[in-house]
Amino acid sequence: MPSLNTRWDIFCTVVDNYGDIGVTWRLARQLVAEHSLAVRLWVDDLRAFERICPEIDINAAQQWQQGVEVRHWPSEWLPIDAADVVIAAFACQLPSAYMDVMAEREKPPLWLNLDYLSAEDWVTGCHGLPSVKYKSVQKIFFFPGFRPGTGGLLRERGLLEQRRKFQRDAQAQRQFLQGLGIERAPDAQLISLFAYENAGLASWLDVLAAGATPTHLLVPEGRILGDVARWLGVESLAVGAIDVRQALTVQVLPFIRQDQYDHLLWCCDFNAVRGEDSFVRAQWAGRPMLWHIYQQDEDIHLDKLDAFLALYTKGLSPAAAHAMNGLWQAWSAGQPIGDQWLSARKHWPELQENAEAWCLEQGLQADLAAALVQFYLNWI
Ligand code: TRH
Repeated sequence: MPSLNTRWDIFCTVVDNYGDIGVTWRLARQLVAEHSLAVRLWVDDLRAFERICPEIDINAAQQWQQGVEVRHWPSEWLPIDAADVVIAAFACQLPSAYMDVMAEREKPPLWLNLDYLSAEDWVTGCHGLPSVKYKSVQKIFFFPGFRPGTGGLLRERGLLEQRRKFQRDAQAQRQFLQGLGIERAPDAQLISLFAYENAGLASWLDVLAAGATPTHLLVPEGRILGDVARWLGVESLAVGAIDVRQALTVQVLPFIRQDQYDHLLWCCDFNAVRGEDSFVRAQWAGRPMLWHIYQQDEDIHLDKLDAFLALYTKGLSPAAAHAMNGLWQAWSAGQPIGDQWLSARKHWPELQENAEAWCLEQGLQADLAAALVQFYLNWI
């Protein structure tokens, strides 16, 4: 890829949780590190940012982090030059004064709407299509995705090699886990649990507690903790809490930085993830996983769930695919998943193989940052 002497602006409004900032921060860093671009990341909520990147100064209007110029998106917009490429993440509305400046440029910028991730097949047809126009500036849809013909997934250069090396290195994993205060028993299966509130959790924990194999469940602090506490019969759970019920050890982890979270996923035998970014990172971990999809109005998320499952389970035997479907659908509907978990466990080697094969297949596609840069090169 040639080095481009261009400036990129990425705009992020934090709607809720951490996915919006998680995706844009990852993208901004990658554009700087791998494509030597000058990137400004405009974020309206630096507190959410601080959770995944503790170096963030929440009071700074402007700061540099890992080569990215981070700007607090002010409520009162100040006059500023428009960049060569402008990315509005997840259809966020740009400041009107900035759009005017975009339109006043001699050569209008490439203006992209970086959309939400979906495995649905219509995405391929919409990727790269024109969206709205502001004066002379045309906005274009840019869709991440799993299928050829989409913008692909965020994946840093060398990520999969790094992940495999780490997974082969028992000592490195032990050290990493110990750094988080995790002492894994040699025969215990390690599971990470990052999810929204879920009424189906108790049935899963019942089954894990009664299981023949010990389970060490790692729960980063967040929305599911209330359900975990209820099941344990405790009032609340603080970071660092460890509770044992029969074969199940539950441990509450602090919210850790993004790259540490990756390593945590790589250590675990099974990862429950949610939203968009952790969902993709669990796929790069190459281990069986469970997705708590972000709920949307009129249940449109259910189509997304079906579309992803159809792709992800296509290489499985009908019985294993049925088990995965049952588990994922029940989890996203907040229904009990104890029986579905036991069914999935019967196909474990197949699910492990499938997770790695899926990761390999997805790893063959251009990553999202490279696809964006290529899109720009084609556009000019
Ligand atoms: O937090 P999420 O649920 O985020 C989103 C938002 O709700 C968003 O509005 C919605 O559009 C989207 O989901 C679908 O889940 P997600 O996307 O997985 O983002 C979590 C981020 O937090 C991700 O970048 C990983 C990171 N993370 C850490 O850095 N450390 C941690 O300890 C954990 C658990 C996560």
